[in-house]
Amino acid sequence: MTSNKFVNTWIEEMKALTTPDSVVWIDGSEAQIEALTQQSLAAGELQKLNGEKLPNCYIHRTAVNDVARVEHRTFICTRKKEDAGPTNNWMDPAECYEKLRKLYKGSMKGRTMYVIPYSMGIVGSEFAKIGIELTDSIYVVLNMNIMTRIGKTVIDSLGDQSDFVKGLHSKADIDEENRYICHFPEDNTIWSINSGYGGNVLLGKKCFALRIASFLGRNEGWMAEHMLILGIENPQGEIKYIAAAFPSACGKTNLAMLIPPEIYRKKGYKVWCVGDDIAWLRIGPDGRLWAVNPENGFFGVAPGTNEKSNPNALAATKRDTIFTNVVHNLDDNTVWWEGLDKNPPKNALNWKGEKWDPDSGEKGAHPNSRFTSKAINCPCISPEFNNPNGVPISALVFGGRRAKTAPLVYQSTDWQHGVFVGSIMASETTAAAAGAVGVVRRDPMAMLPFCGYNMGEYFGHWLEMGKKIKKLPKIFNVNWFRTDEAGDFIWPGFGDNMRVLLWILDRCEDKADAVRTPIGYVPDPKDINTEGLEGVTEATVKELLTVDKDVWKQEAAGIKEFYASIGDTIPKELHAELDQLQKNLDAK
Ligand code: GTP
Ligand code: SPV
Ligand code: MN
Repeated sequence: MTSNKFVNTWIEEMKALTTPDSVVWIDGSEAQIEALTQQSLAAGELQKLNGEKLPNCYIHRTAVNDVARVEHRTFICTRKKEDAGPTNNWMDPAECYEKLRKLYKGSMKGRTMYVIPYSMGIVGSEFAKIGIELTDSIYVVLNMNIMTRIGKTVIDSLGDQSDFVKGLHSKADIDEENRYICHFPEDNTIWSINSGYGGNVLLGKKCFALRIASFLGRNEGWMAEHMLILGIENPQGEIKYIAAAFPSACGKTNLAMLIPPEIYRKKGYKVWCVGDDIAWLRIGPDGRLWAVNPENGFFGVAPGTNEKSNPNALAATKRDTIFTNVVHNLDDNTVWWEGLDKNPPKNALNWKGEKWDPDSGEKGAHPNSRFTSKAINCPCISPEFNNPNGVPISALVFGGRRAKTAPLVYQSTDWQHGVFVGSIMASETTAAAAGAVGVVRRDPMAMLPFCGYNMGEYFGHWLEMGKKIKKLPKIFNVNWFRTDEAGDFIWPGFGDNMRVLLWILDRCEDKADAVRTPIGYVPDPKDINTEGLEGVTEATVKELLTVDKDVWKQEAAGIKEFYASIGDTIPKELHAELDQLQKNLDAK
């Protein structure tokens, strides 16, 4: 398929290591995808769903031990340990290659190696970067076909260059004990073995577009962030763009596709989705910060997605979708998950493929079950989605799940303080990664599991970017997840989050006032519109905006500890911000 000697030499090496029976290049043609789909169906890896209700949709189940990202088995392999930093698992590259070579040896015997050339970003555009993934999984090929731009046009655009990310994936035996997701940022290389779960094996996503790309971005003067991108169109037809970083399963897909509350729809407001998970941010010729979504589809959390919470995502799943680890409704050959509706199917299989009784009290779908859907099938996909220049960003937003501490929204006082606000993000853990759920952990910029280098230097890179961007976006923090005494969410969330975004945009245009608190600016409660909300009044908003000094003093102590754990790469500017926060909290 190519005469590129860098590509061909590398493939020969990987072939010699993994010894597949055959090698198949993915050209991206419909005919080839269709043939592979048929093969996957015949092998039982996929099952075809009801062609009338869900045309071109399939269901897949992973191994029960393989349902989420495995952070404890994810490594950044830089020559110097300090370059990976204390928040990443580290292995010496030579040692890691040697260890993994033993596992890859003959791992594709009896199987086919698929060669997937893919582009993160519009093929051939200045923002785009190319990867090649070698895999023994058709499921991976079919998902990459939805999530990225693949095929012949990509390999042609690479020409004879050596500038591509080399990804090797083998399911091997799906052996948990020998599962490794390893990144070699200095070699543009990713090796993943013994998993078949999305985030571990769709190498364009977290492995490339965040871990490798964040490393490249630091060296090349741009940023790769775990952010959704959305556009808000006002009744005059002007569109302003926001990028927002929330940890895994904390609401990016939902916010990216939100439907404005009726009062705003009537006035003519619209929301456009540019991306739901990853943003590559660069300084444009006009000195503003511009964002592209390097992906081509959504790998979204299924549970909780419904006609009310996210009708746009639900619509995107109605065709050309691969569902992973959801409930299989055997009566009409469709799918179901917790939070879809109140009618769980009676005749169904759970995510493990076992007969499932909805009254058993056991969940039918895995909490991290997912849909892989094409971006172009989303009704609110932005007309700018395929614009190679991306979109200009007015505001950057951080957020997480905090039951008590963080107010509904607050604004940083300037870029440096905004970087501090991002660096102190914390969130209760979710099912998107293996491990305990609901434990508060620090997750700066939602990048803790995805930063390909030293976290302290990453903060430094944010500060450096701030010096170069001529028209700086304003930086905010939001929290949709405050709970009351009974543990219920106080803020309605979902589409109603628009009410908060509009205050954010007003602040960017100096159209709204704010109240100074020890942690930053919060809205005057009357400036968050509660019209049309049931049970949420100005008083509720006031409560949601309170900043409890005692709770924040504890928080500051936690931040100090976190900074200490990262060590002396934390920029002095951020220590200064922490000192200032402590002073503000101590002031009467
Ligand atoms: P990843 O794909 O893992 O990066 O997740 P994500 O950040 O895109 O999260 P997603 O939008 O899929 O939401 C995850 C969960 O959070 C779902 O169960 C949602 O129902 C829930 N959620 C999203 N937005 C809100 C909100 O505004 N309020 C509340 N209470 N829950 C929300
Ligand atoms: C996340 O966990 O943040 C995801 C899903 O978006 S995964 O692709 O598994 O990383
Ligand atoms: Mn994500």
